[in-house]
Amino acid sequence: MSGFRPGRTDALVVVDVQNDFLPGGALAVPDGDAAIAPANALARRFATVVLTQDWHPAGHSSFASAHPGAKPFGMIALSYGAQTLWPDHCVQGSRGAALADALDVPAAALVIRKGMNPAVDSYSAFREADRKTPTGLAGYLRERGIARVALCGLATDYCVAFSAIDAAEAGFATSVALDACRAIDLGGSLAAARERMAAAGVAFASSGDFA
Ligand code: VGL
Ligand code: ZN
Repeated sequence: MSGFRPGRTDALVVVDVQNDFLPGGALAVPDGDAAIAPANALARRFATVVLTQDWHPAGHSSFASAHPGAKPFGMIALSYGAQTLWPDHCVQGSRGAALADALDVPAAALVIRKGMNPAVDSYSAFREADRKTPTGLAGYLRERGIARVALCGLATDYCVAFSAIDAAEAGFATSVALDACRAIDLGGSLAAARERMAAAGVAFASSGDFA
């Protein structure tokens, strides 16, 4: 486990702490609300905090409902490769897409919204699933002189993992605070995501390690 003492060149990215990913939500992450208190505490320690929101147009191509006969949690081939299909979730402007009421990060500098292209998903806060289209987050962080990035939020095995891997690939020293995350864990996706993160050089930490 390795975190770091947050300083001026460090940023925290709090991923997709939105109603639809909490128990009772459209794409509930088991125990997802348990990530919120550690995320709030972690955010207090960072001078630069970025929040992300999954922010899909209605009828988004990652929704099973957009593909006749398809079921949630199945797979489909889209132009950029295999795509997991999800229940409708985080539709722009909906209550489900809103940040969780319990998320308490008043000093957040930036909210990045992603997954807005109707034809392309974006688990990552840095680039869309076509692996080409940037969100601008790497440029924002670089321009602010950020060298190290910590991440937390939902879900460990999808949006947190893809964001962490892209942060590392963008050249940031990257750590994930695992106790401030929860996973969907679909068909071994958590173990697979942890392996891909480790292979990308992402460090695993606990929120208490950033002090
Ligand atoms: C997410 C599945 C679909 C996430 C977003 O935030 O991890 N997972 N859209
Ligand atoms: Zn989504």
